[in-house]
Amino acid sequence: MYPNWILQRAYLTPNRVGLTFEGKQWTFREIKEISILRAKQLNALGIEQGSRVAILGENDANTVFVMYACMHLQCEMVILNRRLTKRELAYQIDDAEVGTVLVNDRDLPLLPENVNFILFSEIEKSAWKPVEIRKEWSLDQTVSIMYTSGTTGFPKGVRQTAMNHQSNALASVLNIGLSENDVWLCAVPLFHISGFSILVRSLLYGNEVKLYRKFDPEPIAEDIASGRVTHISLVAVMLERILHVFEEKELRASPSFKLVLAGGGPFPIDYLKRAEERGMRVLQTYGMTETSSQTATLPAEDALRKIGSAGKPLFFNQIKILGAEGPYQEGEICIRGPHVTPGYVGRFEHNPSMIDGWLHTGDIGYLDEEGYLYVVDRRSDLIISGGENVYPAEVENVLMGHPAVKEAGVCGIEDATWGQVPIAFVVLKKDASIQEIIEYCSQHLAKYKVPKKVHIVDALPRNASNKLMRRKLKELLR
Ligand code: S0N
Ligand code: AMP
Ligand code: MG
Ligand code: MG
Ligand code: MG
Repeated sequence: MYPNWILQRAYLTPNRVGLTFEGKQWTFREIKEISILRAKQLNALGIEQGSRVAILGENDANTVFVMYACMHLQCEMVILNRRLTKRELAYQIDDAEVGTVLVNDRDLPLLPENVNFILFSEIEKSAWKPVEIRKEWSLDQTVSIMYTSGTTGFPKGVRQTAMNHQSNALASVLNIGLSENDVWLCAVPLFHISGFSILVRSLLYGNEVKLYRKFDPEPIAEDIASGRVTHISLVAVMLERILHVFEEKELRASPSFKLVLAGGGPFPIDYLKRAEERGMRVLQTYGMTETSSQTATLPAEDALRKIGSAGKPLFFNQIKILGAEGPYQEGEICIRGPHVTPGYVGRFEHNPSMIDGWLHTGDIGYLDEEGYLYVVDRRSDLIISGGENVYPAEVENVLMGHPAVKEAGVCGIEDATWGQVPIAFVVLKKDASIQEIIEYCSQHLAKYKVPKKVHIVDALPRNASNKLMRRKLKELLR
């Protein structure tokens, strides 16, 4: 058994500031008190201890308090991506067999019809009912569930247990270090593990989180330049936007700013060098939903010597390259460690997440002779646009639902802003305009999944067994 993180943190450092948001701040004691009150209010509203709930809310303090209330109740929180369409959200709510969705009032328009929900404002106004807040948690309890797209086109709900989160946060701090004045800026979504892991670290380390409602490069650049914050997690497109502000205003990172944790996809080396020129130390990391964030991270002292590498696996973790017999041999990256998910919920519940004790990531990489990981490619078909995943199969399934589309193939192309974006190739069975097909996709898919271009072609590249060869799609552009 391990302590309830929220109670333990408030016990150890009650007067330290744990959260700031839009000019307001809360100590860990206040965070505890508010989250316990919300837990009792949720209880009065019928949310049972240990039940599964979903949360739909933007980055704001109320979302944090509701999440912590659910943690007190040991509920399994399905944290929903607010960029998704109603149809996509409905799939996740149904697949995870969620009883109730807890919704930030501002996000009510995003909620699919016919789901049971409670607004944050109702929780806040509700009477409360006493509930026993457990002081201890078991390590195998599921704290959060996040959906990540699957190769089959159906997103998979990944269980993230207390042990997964806790061992990840500990491994991170053994690499990065800790001081009581650390402030971690969170402008990545709390619905991704990039954001939620910042909350977990704060509870375990006792540091402040400066939360942003949305990613806003100007004030964030000021926070880095003034030393108001010491740590920040970013995906590549965000770092580029911050660098742009730094270069335009001729800023430098404050000497008390410690690091950018840079993940979610590949980082162009040019960004890393530009950051270095502005006094910003960038630690590249390789992490994913299935590992509750970082598996490997480049230590600060190697940031330049091993530029382009995602570092060595953190203290508790192991990486092997499937099939590789020595350094520099490329193969599938496999991961083992206490931070690896025990599995999925819903339709993939019975699909093992591991083979022979290893998580097979589908990503391709190699280790150099010193054991540093280089990620060279991902699972042939996964497209990452601005840190959001797009699986071609999911987009193809939607395209095939259009009455005029006979066959569809989707692939990613390089994009200066987003890293990559999806484009589509379709074979038609009757007349339809490209505009009409794109509009159809917009109704069914999150914006970042909608193909940026649709090409009408006579046939798609297929192999002898009639399987679509996505890698050859790009050749059709010529
Ligand atoms: C980059 C972000 C903030 C952009 O969103 P924003 O600001 O809302 O976009 P705008 O510029 O205002 O909108 C313009 C148009 O662009 C569309 N759009 C928005 N996002 C995307 C996108 N990603 N791709 C393509 N288009 C996008 C908008 O819809 C809008 O369209 P129009 O104008 O037509 O309405 C935003 O994308 C963002 O927050 N990205 C980051 C998401 C993220 O955090 N991903 C990481 C997921 N992976 C993990 O969590 C595992 C790795 C990990 O844990 C990690 C990752 C990073 C750092 C650290 C770690 C760690 O290990 O701790
Ligand atoms: P997600 O599925 O959203 O959790 O994103 C995880 C995926 O992002 C990984 O499986 C990789 O494909 C990709 N990724 C994460 N870190 C890196 C990195 N440092 N370099 C390249 N790709 C990465
Ligand atoms: Mg994934
Ligand atoms: Mg913006
Ligand atoms: Mg993702």
